[in-house]
Amino acid sequence: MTSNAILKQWINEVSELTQPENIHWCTGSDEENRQLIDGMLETGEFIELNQQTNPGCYLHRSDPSDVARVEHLTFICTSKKEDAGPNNLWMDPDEAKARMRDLFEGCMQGRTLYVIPYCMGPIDSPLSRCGVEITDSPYVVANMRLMTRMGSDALARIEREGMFIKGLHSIGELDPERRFIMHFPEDLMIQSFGSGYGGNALLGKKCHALRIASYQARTEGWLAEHMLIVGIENPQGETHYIAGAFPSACGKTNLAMLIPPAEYEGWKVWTVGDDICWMQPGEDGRLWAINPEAGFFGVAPGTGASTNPNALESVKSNSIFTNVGVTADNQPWWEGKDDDVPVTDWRGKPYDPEVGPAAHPNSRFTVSMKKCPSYSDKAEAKFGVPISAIVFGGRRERLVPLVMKSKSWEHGVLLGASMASETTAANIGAVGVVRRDPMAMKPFCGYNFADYWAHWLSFTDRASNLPPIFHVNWFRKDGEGKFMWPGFGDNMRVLEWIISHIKGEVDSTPTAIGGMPNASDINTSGLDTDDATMNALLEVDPQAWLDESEQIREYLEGYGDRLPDQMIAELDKVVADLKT
Ligand code: OXD
Ligand code: MN
Repeated sequence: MTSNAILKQWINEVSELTQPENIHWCTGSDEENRQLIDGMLETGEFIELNQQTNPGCYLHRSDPSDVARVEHLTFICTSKKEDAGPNNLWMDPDEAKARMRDLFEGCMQGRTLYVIPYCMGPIDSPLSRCGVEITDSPYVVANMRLMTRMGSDALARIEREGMFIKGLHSIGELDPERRFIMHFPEDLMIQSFGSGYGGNALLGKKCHALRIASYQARTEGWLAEHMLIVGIENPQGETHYIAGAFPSACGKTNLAMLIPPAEYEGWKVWTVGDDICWMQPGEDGRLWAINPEAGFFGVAPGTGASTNPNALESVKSNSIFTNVGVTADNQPWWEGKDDDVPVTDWRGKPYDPEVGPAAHPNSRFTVSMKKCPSYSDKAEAKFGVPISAIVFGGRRERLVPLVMKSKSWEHGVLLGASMASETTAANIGAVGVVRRDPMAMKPFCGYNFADYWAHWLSFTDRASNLPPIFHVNWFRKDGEGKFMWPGFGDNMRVLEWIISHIKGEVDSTPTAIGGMPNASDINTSGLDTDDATMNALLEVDPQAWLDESEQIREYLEGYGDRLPDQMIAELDKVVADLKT
């Protein structure tokens, strides 16, 4: 139990409403974890994988209708609709609470109600924030244990500070018709019903660390972002930390743990985080960042020895796999892993390539960050790491160059707000459609984007030494539909250019859309990318950018009166420069 009266009362109210058979307060201990795993092996929620080759690894098969986030069922419930903005679905908080009450009524009968106290961020960090998730899913508990600092230490902090986000979750009947993910930012509360999928059910992740935290961050003067944090150490032992926003399933995990190409002897890459970054100005005027998470919930397909060997190494033991295939000797398998042949697909059916992939395209691994060979112990640093550069990147086949530098913080905010990407399998819906995804936060910003951009712009008054902002695009294709840039570990070459630029060692050429590198300053030794391709990757086509600018203008104007004037002023400058 707990000494916190608010928590005690809330647990009582929820148990009266949901009527569980038992209540279990999670401590996070190994013994508790073992018992949960044993219970799930009995019910079939967990399937034991080969314990010789993959000790401590288990497979979970989710309901086939429950394999991704559900943006069309995800709501921001603020008292005023305008506060949620055109970027969110909105529901009146009273109506949402009434609907959720009906769904939650009696839903835990015969089940155990787990109380999960958790801390997002290092347990002793002033930048961290705590929450309590109530759930009836032991799968959620096992995942939260890997993804957050969960259990007794978190409860102790909550009791000391008296502050926590309330998250209520039930898998319900896993009925897509009875599924909602509701956020009540004004009450610092989340309610999620009817889904067991990570982004909908592990409430510490998208619901708390992005949607609720972004709202809190605005009120308190910090930033909660959908960004990886990576440290790049040069052979002289100097490390620069870069925060990078990329839409879901666009390679954040790969970039966060990349292995530099052979030409980069003496360079090291340190992983601080692969998905979420909380930043605030430090006393030195720089932005300091923590990764609120403690684990990776990574996309499995495409993770292989050539794309992400560090992730592959991380998941050899003590990992949870969701919706992957299985080989004849009971090892987890997904497309892109290796040359093994799966025998069972993600639904537990005999694998038949004619029917579909062995692993669901959004199948996942969950693993503690500490298992990663490139894990940075700075992930536990009380005040985080200082950020040297912010990088925005979309998935664009055409137009957008490999890398460019914003002209100023304000122009960088415009670059972030203009981000667009082709959709991926991380959300239910069509794949490959271009949509605007400002700062990669479209599904995750807990309030009106217009106010969010105003908040970003306000940082010129909050911090005296803001990091420069860059935009990258790893996904350009040529006329034959082939990727023009090798990506993965070779993205190091672009990060090196960014760092050299910050240090004043290389210049960029000012253009209407931003500072462009000289192609020869990007190290391509050992690559078969020729000069013509490099030039094409860095080319600026004014007419195409004028068309793009008009689309950006139309998108931004959709935010109406609340859109900060500065955004249009920045866009006008770009357009004027493009015309000359
Ligand atoms: C994720 C996502 O799971 O962005 O990280 O969907
Ligand atoms: Mn993500």
